[in-house]
Formats: sequence, C-alpha cells, structure tokens
Amino acid sequence: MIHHARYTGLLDRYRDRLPLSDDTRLISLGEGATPLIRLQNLPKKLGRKVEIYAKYEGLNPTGSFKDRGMTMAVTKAVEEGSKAIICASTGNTSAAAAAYAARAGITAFVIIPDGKIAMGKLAQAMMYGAKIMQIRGNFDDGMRLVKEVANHAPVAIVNSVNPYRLQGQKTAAFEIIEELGRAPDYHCLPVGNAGNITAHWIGYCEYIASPDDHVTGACDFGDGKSPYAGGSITGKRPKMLGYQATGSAPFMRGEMIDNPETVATAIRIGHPQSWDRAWKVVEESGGWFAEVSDEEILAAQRLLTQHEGVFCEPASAASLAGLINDLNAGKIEDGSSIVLTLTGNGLKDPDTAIGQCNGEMPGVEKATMVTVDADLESVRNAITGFMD
Ligand code: AN7
Repeated sequence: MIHHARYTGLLDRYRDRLPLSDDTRLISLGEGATPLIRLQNLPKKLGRKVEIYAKYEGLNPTGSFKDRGMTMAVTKAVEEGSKAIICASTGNTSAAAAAYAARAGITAFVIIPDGKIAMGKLAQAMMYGAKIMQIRGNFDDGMRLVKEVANHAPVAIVNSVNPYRLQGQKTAAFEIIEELGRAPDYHCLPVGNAGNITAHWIGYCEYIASPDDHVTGACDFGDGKSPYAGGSITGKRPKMLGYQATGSAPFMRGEMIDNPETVATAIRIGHPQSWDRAWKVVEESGGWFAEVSDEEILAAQRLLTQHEGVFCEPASAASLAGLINDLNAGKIEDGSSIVLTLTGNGLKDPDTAIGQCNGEMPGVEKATMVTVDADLESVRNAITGFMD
C-alpha cells in the first residue's frame, strides 16, 4: 500500500496549538513546512565554526512568511462572518491578504505607499484581485488610516495588530525545533513592525519548557499567559536578534521615527506596531537589536545568492548582514547554532536585484551577459570568451 500523508498547511498541522475548532473551515494554500537550509559555504568564507541555517520563508505560497499569519487571520475573519478584510502594507502583507481573500471568496482592501513597493508584490496584489489604494504617504500613514477606517466600515483588520496573525506566525518556531530537535542558540530576524520576532518568541516559549526559567510567564504580554503554553520539550530558548535598516531603525533610536528610508522597502517602517512586545522579547531572551546599512543588506543578499544559491529579498538579507556584523564583533561564540529567517523571496523585488548586477553599483561586478546571434559559431565564441 502507498503511504500517503498529504500536507495541507500549518493550521491543520498545528491545530492543537492554535485557536481553531474541529468544524472551522480552514482557508489554506498549503503554507508552512518551508526548508531549513544549512549554509555550507558562508561559515567557511567568514572563517567561523558556527552552524548557520536559513529558514527559507520565501517558499511560502505568496513568497513570504506573511502567509503563516494570513491563513490564520483570514480563517478567523471568515469564521466570524467578515465579508471583507483590510490592511496597510509595505507589500508582502497585501500580497498575502489578497491571495487568501481570493481563496475565501471575500474582498481584500489594501493600502500601500505610492511608488515604494517592490514590483513583484504589486503584481501579486493586482492579480489576486485586491482593491488597491496607493497613498501619498508611507506605511505608518497607511496603518493609521486602516485603524481609523475599521471603526467606520465592516472590515476586519489583518495587519499584525490582529492577534491571529502572530498565532499563525509562531508555527515557524515549531518547525525549526522539530527539525533541529532543539532551539538554535541564536535566531536572527529582520524587524519592521516587530510582529514576526514577537511571534517566533511566542512559538519558542510555548514549545520549550526552560529549566532555568526566568521566563515563566513568557508569552504573557499583558493579555494573559498563552493557553497553548505547556512545553513539548525541555531545553534552552534562543537569544533573539532583531536587525533594522539604519534609515528605518526606531528600536535603535529608542523612539518612533517619522521619515523612514531604506532600500529594503519591506521594512521601511518608523512606527512599529509591536514596540513593547519586541523590547520584552529581546530582554527575556537575552538578545539584542542592531542596525545594518543598505550597503550591508545588499552585500548580504549577493552573498546568499552567489555562495549558497538562496535568493531572498533585501529586507530578509538584513538578518545575514546583522549576523555577519555580530560575528565579526565577537558577540557570537564559536560552536553556536544560528537560524536566520529569510522572510521573503528574492523574486519579489526584481528591480533591486537587477540594479545590483547591471554594472551601476559601485564595487559590484556587472552580471556576465552578452547578446549574440542565434547560431552555433556565435554561442561557441561567447563560451570561449567567458572562459578567458
Ligand atoms: C520580507 O508587508 O510589514 O517585523 O506590510 O515583508 O513582522 O513587520 C512586511 C514586513 C521582514 C518585517 N521581511 O516583519 C508588510 C510588512 C519582509 C517583510 C518584514 C516584512 P515584521
């Protein structure tokens, strides 16, 4: 007999640890179960004896980690009778909201910053059929408007202020623990609204009972201890490292900022929605926040593609850029295991990718590409040319 266990998404997989009942209609696209890729070349290149794993969230159905939270949030919105959802977004949330709304047969309204969203994400929102409002403003303006509008219209907010989003996103930590048999020593993430770093910590705290538990009551962010806390295994939880782009680094400045800028448009956010929670995560886990420059972000994106064959979007590369800085600064000891969350797929932002390789970027070699006639002779000559 053929053994078959069809994977049907993270809600079904982690049903016992999520706010679902047996008869809830699941709105799913088979999200989750993303690869945890051990980096083979970069640790050597960096000259360090550390284990680095990349959790490649860009392989979710709409190409980012947002699908984990959106399957949960849209499932609950539909269960509660909503016919429409709304979000503000730097791009990935809008793509995910649009896709899951289409799947559910409801309407998605999305508010995006005019001109500051990567092309792949805009293409997705359009194709999935969202009602798109481009605002002359940034993500933070959009977020303010979404909260105001939701008071006046019968729409469910699916930004990460919706608690179901973080419930879905915490499952990434479950998958990592199950694959490694324990938590890593360090977990590195890019930080925008700080929902994802918070969700990962919730996941780690629920799944791992810590023996030296100064964090009893962790995941209690003031709204009561998690009903899913219990601990499937005993062990250490990771130190959580949150990296921001220098021009969009309110956690480093210690206050909200009004005009965030960065090449990593996904994290061009000055007023993070999970401010207090993220501070608590970093403090409880013994981790830290740090900032990385746009140049470091782009260099890290190239390192991952050219030395590991892993293509993530710029915001995601902030996690590697920050890790490299912290390794070089001696903040992470040899023998450590480290997980990087690569939050989004490199295909989301083709303009930035091509811009890195068209010869216009200082210090970066132009992509090796020639245009030749469609005959054998020309192609043979081109190959000979490349070999020299
Ligand atoms: C690729 O889509 O906020 O710290 O509106 O798309 O949980 O906000 C995107 C965020 C990191 C930051 N990497 O995560 C949006 C949005 C990518 C992202 C983040 C985002 P949070």
